[in-house]
Amino acid sequence: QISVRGIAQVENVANIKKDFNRHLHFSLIKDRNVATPRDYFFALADTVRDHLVSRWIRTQQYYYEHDPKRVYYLSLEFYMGRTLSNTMLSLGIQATVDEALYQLGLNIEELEEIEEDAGLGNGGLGRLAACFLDSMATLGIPAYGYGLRYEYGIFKQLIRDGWQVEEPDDWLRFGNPWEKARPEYMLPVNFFGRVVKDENNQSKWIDTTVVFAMPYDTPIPGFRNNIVNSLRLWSAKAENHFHLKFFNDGDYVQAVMDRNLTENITRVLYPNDNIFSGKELRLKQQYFLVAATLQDIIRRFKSSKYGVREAVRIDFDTFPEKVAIQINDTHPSIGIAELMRLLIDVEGLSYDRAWKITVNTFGYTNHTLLPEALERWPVSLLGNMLPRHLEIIYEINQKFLDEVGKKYPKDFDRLRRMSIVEEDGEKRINMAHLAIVGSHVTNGVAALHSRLLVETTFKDFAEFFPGRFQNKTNGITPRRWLMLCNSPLADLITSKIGEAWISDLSKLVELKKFDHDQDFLNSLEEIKGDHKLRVADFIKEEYDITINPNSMYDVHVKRLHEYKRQLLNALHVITLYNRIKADPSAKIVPRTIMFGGKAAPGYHMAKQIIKLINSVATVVNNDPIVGDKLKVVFIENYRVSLAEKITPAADLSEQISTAGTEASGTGNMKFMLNGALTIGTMDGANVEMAEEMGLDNIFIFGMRVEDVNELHAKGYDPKDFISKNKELAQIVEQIDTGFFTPDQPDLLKDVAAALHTNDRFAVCADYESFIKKQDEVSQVYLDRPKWLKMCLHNIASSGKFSTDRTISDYATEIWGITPNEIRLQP
Ligand code: DL6
Repeated sequence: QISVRGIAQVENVANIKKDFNRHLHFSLIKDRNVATPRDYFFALADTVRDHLVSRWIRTQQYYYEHDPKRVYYLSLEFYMGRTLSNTMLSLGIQATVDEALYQLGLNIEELEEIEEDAGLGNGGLGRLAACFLDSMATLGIPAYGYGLRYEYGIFKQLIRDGWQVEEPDDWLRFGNPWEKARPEYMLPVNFFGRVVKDENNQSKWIDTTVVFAMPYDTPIPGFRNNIVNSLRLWSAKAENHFHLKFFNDGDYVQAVMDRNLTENITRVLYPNDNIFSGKELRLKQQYFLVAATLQDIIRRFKSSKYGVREAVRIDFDTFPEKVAIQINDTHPSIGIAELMRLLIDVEGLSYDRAWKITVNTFGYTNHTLLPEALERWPVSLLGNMLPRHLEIIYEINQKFLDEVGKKYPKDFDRLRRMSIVEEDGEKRINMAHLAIVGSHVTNGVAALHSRLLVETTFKDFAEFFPGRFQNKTNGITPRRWLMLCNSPLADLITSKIGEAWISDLSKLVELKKFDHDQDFLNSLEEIKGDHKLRVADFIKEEYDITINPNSMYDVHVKRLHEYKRQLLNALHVITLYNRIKADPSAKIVPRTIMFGGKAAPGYHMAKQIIKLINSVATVVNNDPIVGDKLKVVFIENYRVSLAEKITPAADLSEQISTAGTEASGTGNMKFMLNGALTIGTMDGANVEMAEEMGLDNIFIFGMRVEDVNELHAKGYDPKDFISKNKELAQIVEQIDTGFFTPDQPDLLKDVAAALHTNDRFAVCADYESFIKKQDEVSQVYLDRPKWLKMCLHNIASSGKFSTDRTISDYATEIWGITPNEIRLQP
């Protein structure tokens, strides 16, 4: 059978062994008597990294010499996970390394487990950025990721007595073998100060506080194409004469200690997913990223000409022909004002020229419709930290509103709605409005989401800027999310249709012809079964819970958020439990229901829901009448590396957000690609998944967007639904009266109250339809041939959901770049 891990050759194996021993000796300064498993991991990482070095240098030389248009992907989050196995896979050296380590008496899987996740993201938005980097390198797009090197990534989640507890993620403690610091390229970033007018009435930003941005570069290899792009992450460094006054006063020690305060800018990732926190330090982070990045971009733009190192390009009108900047949500949107400032104040361009260049350079991706996630910075805060930027934003707004006013004379309400400066209550800058006005394209991340942006949230803007709004449905990289996490399935697919699918996922459709091939379907089942056994072992080891590997693995993993409706799924668990208790002899399809996901530390209701799930788990898992018909497991500290373990083992994927709330989802795509069936609402990318595979292959339930709107318009009262459904009424009562928390009966009263009084996300309204659909899922699960055929159709229909497709579309339709043009020789 063909193996996607590559083929080991004797000579290469010998070289890897030699390099490994050399690194253990010279880089780790250890011999095998004293080396720890972590030393072996680092020696291995260094060995693998060596294979990237020449390719990395050559790629960057190529870009420098050929001077193609570059893409800059700016994001406050890059949720990279682990790098070792992905690098080996991209280079095609996995089998060789396996063999070398085997010959050295080491277990590669054990070493891979030592690597810390680079958890520089919260969830989908950050992971999408990481998948985009992979696809941009694979498609030979001259791209750079720009972000922040947080010293602490997303917190480590512990579950203690059923509650979430957060611990700091000290991921750099043992060092990071993939990054290279570049102190020689450090850049200054200014904050605070004031604006004065010079003799020519030009604005000058003076008396600022300076912080330095130190770049750290990480290589991003393409899939077996010798291209290695860069991810550049900035770290805050105090300037050397920071707090000079104290130095002069002789308080040297205090002055040195105060450097820490400045360097706090990149200390920690804000742990909010889909929630705007409004903290000053967060705005500092955003500006720090864009200020350093734009200086870097302009430096590269000016000096990119073969053989010349000094700034040779001075004509900024060609800037958009050479530079595309994509902003990942509004988080880097202050960059629009910053580029204007640089072009006007530093480069001396007129406002109008600067504006044209800025708009043609920026593209803005919106990732959410939830009002609480939209960034609206108080004018007082922004004006204090970035006074010149506030001035520029006011000017942008004035000119923009003049244009709107010309098109819609006297329509003052429209002007108020569209203003970048919100005047109701505390004055705020609406960053989404700034981002739309300041870029040439705004896109949503799934067809439904993009439609809703145009029809609801940004309706006025879509009318004013016809043609400015686009859709770019999200994807996932098939390298990490199939080859790496599920090599047996990848090998099986390759044995049937060859390996072209790896860089052209649409090829998977060729699998459809095997839907009557019993051997093939059996192999699918066998592979799933092996993954399920592994996960059962993992759960036994981690939580001492014995699960039935023949039960249906029903998996709900994602950030904890009310709109994602983990609560609805918990209601299903309780329904099953109550049914078993009411009739212990009734036939039931055994399930292991897994939840996993972090709650933002300040999100009370999300934390209550975690506690509810764990309380229900304790009752269910310890009830002898239930036995192995039903088990509930909360997977602690769900993160990229855990997703890689769990995804291939899932039978059922829960994608049950209220219609109109999940912009896209990408977990849904990972499960589909790995042959899990989906139970889901018509929300986000589920809609397109259903379209691709056909409604026969997915379990769709619940209200559509229109139904949800109608429900709320009529005046939704969840009690109407609770009173009509006996099972639901019993459950709400159980939660309310502390059935699952008998020691503290009032503990989860807020959850019950959320159900029967607020229920913002219509959990009660969708309950009946969800339970019915779950019953259908159980019936189909018993019909093995039908289930397996559906799995096959899921895999075969997932071609659209590769980030290779997504990125090709961004490249041609937003950035003006042709993918796959650049080829580098081995
Ligand atoms: O586009 C990536 C990802 C989507 O798949 C999710 O549906 C969406 O919730 C998420 N959005 C955010 C928004 N964050 N903020 N602010 O994380 O983006």
